[in-house]
Amino acid sequence: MKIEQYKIQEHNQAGMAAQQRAFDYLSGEIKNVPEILQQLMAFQVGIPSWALGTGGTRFGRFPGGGEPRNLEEKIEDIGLIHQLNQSSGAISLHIPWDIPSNPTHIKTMAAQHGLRFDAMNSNTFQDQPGQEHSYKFGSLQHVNKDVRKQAIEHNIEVIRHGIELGSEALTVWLSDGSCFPGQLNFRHAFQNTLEGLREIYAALPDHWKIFVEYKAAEPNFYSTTVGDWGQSLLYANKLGPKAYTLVDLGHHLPNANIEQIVSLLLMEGKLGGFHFNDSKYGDDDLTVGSIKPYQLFLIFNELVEGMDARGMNHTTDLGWMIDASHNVKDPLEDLLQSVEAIMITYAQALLVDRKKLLAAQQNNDVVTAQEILQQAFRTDVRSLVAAARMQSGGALNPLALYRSEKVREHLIRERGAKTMATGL
Ligand SMILES: [Mn+2]
Repeated sequence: MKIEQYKIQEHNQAGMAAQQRAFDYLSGEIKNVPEILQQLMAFQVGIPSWALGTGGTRFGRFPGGGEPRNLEEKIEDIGLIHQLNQSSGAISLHIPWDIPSNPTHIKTMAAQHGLRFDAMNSNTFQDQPGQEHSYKFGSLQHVNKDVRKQAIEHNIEVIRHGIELGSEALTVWLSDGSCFPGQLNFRHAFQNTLEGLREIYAALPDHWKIFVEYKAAEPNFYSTTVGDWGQSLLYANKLGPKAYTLVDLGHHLPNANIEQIVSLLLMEGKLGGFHFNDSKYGDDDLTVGSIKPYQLFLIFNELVEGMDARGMNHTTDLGWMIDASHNVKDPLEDLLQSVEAIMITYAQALLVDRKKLLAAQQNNDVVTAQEILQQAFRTDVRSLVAAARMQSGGALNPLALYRSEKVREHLIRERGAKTMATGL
């Protein structure tokens, strides 16, 4: 479904007076407004193909109706999100959940919606029908060479699909690990995994990157073979210049200082990609910014500082993707909220007075340093984000327009109330 462009115009016109008042006030308070607007307009967040259906838990799933039935409909849904917010111009595919049977058609269709293909994701954490060997005891770490070979070949197949779509990165998240002490020889598991990753790395085209995603626990609960950023960095360093660490916000032990992790990974030139979500207890995959918005701001603050220190392009030099999925919201509304939270936080991070912050740090002026960060965090930048969005052709309030246009009702009429998107 697409919303008629004139409807977006009407919606924007209706809210313009209030928006302009807020924007004029903010413009008087902050510096570099035109530059920040340009940065916000350029910034794009990849939407995962698995987040368009209602997520399940291990206890149940309650589909909300109108879920996309195939990859084409998933692209339509992301196209709609992008049409509304102009900040979701990329799609991240999970194979085999979304194998493009006709890649030329899929690529053209995505381009028509203004979407490109962000990192491809492989899946060796589930067994697929007809698969010869089981991943019950791991994939790349497995004690049996045939299982490892199957996992390597799957990843190479994912790269092939990605090449056809114009993607330039592979994200490898392994559920490999162990549930009980003694189950695994840690060193053998690491070495097998490294050997497998090396074969996958060798199959990457020259301009491609491989992202090694880590996760502290789940589904294995005693050890994870790529369990933290140190292990991921170890693999990435051993693999070579095309290998990077991917940080998923939900994949840390409680209270981990994620902003420090991203700062040091950036310093090493080894931060490649980012998975946004939020959590209270574990890998909860909740809406970005819904639980710990200040932590998200502190992370973005380090991202901006670290990227600027290396002269990196904020938009293109890291893979920005959402990785969230849950079972009580309309998935499209949730994604609109998540992208909005990211844009707001990015804008706030751009407001930080870096010269003053550095001076405060040099003077051990702890109080001023905190004031500088919180000054930016407490600035209401919503009118700035909305102005950037409208300048790109998007809606003043994407969520409000989504609701007033009754998009979900339309999708249920078109696709049915009982559809279920592929994914978890
Ligand atoms: Mn992830």
